[in-house]
Amino acid sequence: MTEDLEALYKEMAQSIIDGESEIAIELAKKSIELNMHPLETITKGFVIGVNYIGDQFGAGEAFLPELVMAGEAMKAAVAVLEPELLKLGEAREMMGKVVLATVEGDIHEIGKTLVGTMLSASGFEVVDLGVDQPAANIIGKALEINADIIGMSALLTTTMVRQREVIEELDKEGLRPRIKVMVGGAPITRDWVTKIKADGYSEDAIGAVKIAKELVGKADQ
Ligand code: B1M
Repeated sequence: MTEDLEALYKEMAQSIIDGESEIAIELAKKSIELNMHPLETITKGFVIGVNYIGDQFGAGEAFLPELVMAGEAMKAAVAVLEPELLKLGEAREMMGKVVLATVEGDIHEIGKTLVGTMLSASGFEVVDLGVDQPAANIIGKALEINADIIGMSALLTTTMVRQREVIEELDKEGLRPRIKVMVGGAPITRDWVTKIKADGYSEDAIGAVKIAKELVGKADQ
């Protein structure tokens, strides 16, 4: 990495740590002018900042207002980069339909939205229900649009159990394997995925696209 690029990534991270949405937006725009890869801008720049604040918060060294401001700045930067992320994909055959949501009780949306954008860029039709979504909404929408995949994000150890509830409900209704289930979010581990019998898991947005393709039998596209 050149020194200039490294300095720019550091500025990006710092704008999130400081909760400076305007600066984050300007830096995101600058990255577009410089033709930087939008996903790398997010993962090597902005995400470093939000993870830092998350760790500080976890250690009791940052407080809720700082977490909120960092979240807002992160959201603002990702929104600027979203059209660029979508441009990464090319027009191609429809890969499948995905209903995406953050589970009930959980309002973390940044990672889920990023996953949705990358899936859309890769040819999936994505219905993003947003955050805090009860099982009935998620399953109801999946049936309504005849979805191939339900994708659920959970960022809290207290809400990840909601992923299991949705899977159990799908099993009860005899809707699997017709509807595949993909899960993700910071606290999700492979052990958890095995335990709840989800069909797929990824720790990031690029991996989520790969798994979604596998789940619809189009891994080679
Ligand atoms: Co919250 N929060 N938060 N928070 N927050 C965490 C998750 C936490 C780990 C921070 C910490 O303590 N270190 C902690 C959870 C602890 C735990 O459960 N063990 C925590 C807490 C405690 C809380 C509150 C309870 C705080 C409080 O009120 N006292 C509260 C809960 C509110 C609620 O949901 N009911 C809360 C609130 C918030 C804000 C609203 C302030 C804000 C969110 C803003 C928003 O989304 N609009 C926020 C933020 C920003 C965070 C951290 C700092 C960053 C999350 C983020 O956006 N990361 C987070 C710490 C951390 O995770 N390091 C933290 C960037 C994003 C790109 O990554 O979401 O992981 P991520 O998504 C990745 C992958 O996980 C994966 O791909 C994405 C892209 O690479 N992925 C999937 C995600 N979903 C996927 C789905 C898939 C596949 C892959 O398939 C379907």
